[in-house]
Amino acid sequence: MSIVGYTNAGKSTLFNGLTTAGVYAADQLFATLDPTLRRLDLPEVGPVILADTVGFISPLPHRLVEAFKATLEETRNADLLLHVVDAASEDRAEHALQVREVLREIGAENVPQLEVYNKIDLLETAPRIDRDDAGRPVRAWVSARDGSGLEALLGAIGELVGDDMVARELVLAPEQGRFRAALYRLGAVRDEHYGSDGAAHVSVRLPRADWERLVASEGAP
Ligand SMILES: Nc1nc2c(ncn2[C@@H]2O[C@H](COP(=O)(O)OP(=O)(O)OP(=O)(O)O)[C@@H](O)[C@H]2O)c(=O)[nH]1
Ligand SMILES: [Mg+2]
Repeated sequence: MSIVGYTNAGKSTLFNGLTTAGVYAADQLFATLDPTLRRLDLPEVGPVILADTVGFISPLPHRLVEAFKATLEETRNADLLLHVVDAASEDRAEHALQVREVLREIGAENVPQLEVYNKIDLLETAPRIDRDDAGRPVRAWVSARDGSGLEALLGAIGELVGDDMVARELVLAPEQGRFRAALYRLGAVRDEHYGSDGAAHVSVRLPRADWERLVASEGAP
């Protein structure tokens, strides 16, 4: 899951706001390896990886495209994008359009999105979740700075991500250590024990997009 949005929209503030509550000590190593990635523990869903990204402006300067290939890759492969908009900016509609344009440029236009209208403390608007006709969350109104609306946002994320989770019971031979390590890195391991044959019996649960990407890069277990 990636946080995207126009420069200064409050992406990093939201990244910190969403993760500080849920980060546990074991994640320190993870945070040190890449400060733009953190694990978020969603009630009902389990752990998901959250990525902070650079501010999007359109057209995207080509040197930026080069410098942030990894981030863009992350965004294209995400199972959900949180599109943060500075709701207090008078240019918010224009900025949101530019971000959508960049998402198209990098081939991420089909990734499911939840809009996060941030900085409602400046508007004196109450936090709320807007839904489409089918009842799916489409927009959350929050203040990343004072934390209002973040609980509801986490709930909405859980609804969207939880709809598309994969649960598997895997039997991994010792030589499948890479696959097992990747599952741990994704925070997908629910339970594990070793059989008398030395194989690891691993119970996993993770977003379908993460599972498919793992199988594509490492092969089916
Ligand atoms: N009033 C108010 N200010 C906010 C809120 N969230 C972020 N800010 C402020 O907006 C500015 C930008 O916040 P960042 O979180 O750095 O924004 P960003 O989207 O990560 O910016 P870039 O990474 O530079 O694109 C900072 O001064 C924040 O303190 C909010 O909910 N309310
Ligand atoms: Mg930032």
